[in-house]
Amino acid sequence: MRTQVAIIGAGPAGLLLGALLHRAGIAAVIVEQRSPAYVLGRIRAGVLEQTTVALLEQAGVAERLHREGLRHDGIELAFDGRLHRIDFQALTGKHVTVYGQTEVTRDLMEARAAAGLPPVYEAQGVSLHDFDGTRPVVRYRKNGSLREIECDFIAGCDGFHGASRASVPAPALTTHEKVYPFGWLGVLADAPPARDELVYAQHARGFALCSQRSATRSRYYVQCALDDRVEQWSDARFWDELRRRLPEEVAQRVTVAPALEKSIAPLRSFVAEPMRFGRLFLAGDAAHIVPPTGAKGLNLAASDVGTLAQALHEFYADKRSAGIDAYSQRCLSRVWKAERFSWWFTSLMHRLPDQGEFGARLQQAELDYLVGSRAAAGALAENYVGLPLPPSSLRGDEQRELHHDASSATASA
Ligand code: RFL
Ligand code: PHB
Repeated sequence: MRTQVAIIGAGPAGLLLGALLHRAGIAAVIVEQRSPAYVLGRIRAGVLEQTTVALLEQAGVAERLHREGLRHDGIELAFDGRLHRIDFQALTGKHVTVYGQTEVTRDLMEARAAAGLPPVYEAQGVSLHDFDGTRPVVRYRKNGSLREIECDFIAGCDGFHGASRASVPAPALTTHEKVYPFGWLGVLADAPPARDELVYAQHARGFALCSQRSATRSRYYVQCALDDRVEQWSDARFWDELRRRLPEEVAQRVTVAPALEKSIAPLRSFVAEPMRFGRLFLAGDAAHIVPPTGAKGLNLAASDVGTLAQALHEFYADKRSAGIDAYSQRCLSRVWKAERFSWWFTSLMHRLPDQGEFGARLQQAELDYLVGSRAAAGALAENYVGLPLPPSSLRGDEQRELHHDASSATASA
């Protein structure tokens, strides 16, 4: 089989890239190792930046999102038994949209099926070849037979544990990683949310988050030990612990209901640089991970593939490779800012095992400062609603700078 772009992974990054390329008239084949039900069964992100919504609009998949998504103009921070609102609208003029990753994925899957281009699901042993030349190849097994896709480019959208990043020769890749000494235990329940907006709670017993999916479905998280297992957390224990970490006025309004889903996620910060190797591009969790505290993972995945789709469009429509050459640098400038924000917000809100009394007092002082200073609250708000996307077309002087960077990198290598 021959196509223009082979996309590895049918998570939100791969599916959104497929939709954006389809709109731009670029042919793509998506190869996914799991089944559609498995992909939809993962309960993950819930908060979309306006730039992510704009990309979903551009991809033609935002109709249900506009109908069912919840506009949130702020969040609440809870500490010392009290609630403090961060007003995004007043501080930045922007908002976020609460709409589950599961729903984004479902909308993208349906659009791809309606276009007659369903991903190849349950592809086994996916491998990437020859992306250092002009004719990359992707191989996989399906129903016992070996299949091959010849393409112009490969987009590695296969998440943190995927094959794409692992195919890059080790010397070509630099990775940066921080693993946090705690996890998040999440529960999904059919119960009205305790508050209208999300509540991020700092507490001596550990962090807690009240999130939601709709007026009747809540998503809650509590910080837990890294070696905790889900079986140790009965529903009763979870609801009890959650309420103990929330201010009284919120705890009273938590509706207890059976957990529809309960899972533990470790927290990690990770960046692989660069994000392009010849004709292979990494995008989303394949290239970087953030702890979920800042709600940035899915949004970064979306901005990566927005940048990539634009670069590929310029390549095919205008025969310009400047976008492709600048892809990694453009994405990484936004990625590192989101890494910084997610690390900062995580460090501020969680109980850190080795923080001691001094660390706890510093957290307290920073939270006080945050809710008492418009400048500090503004910095939180502008990062939470999402920093601007990198410019889609480089000006001449920026191109010269990039060229200069590239030549100095070669010279020093
Ligand atoms: P995904 O979603 O992991 O999808 C990758 C896909 O690739 C497939 N795959 C392969 N396919 C072929 N061959 C292989 N060798 C393959 N290996 C893997 C996988 O089966 C999968 O289908 O990555 P993608 O598309 O980059 O999307 C990233 C997001 O899923 C992730 O960043 C977010 O979920 C992170 N995240 C959040 N992000 C936000 O923006 N806002 C949030 O509120 C938010 N909350 C969260 C989160 C992540 C969480 N967890 C569980 C880590 C809350 C949690 C608890
Ligand atoms: C979620 O609803 O799953 C969610 C919301 C905000 C976060 C993380 C997760 O920061």
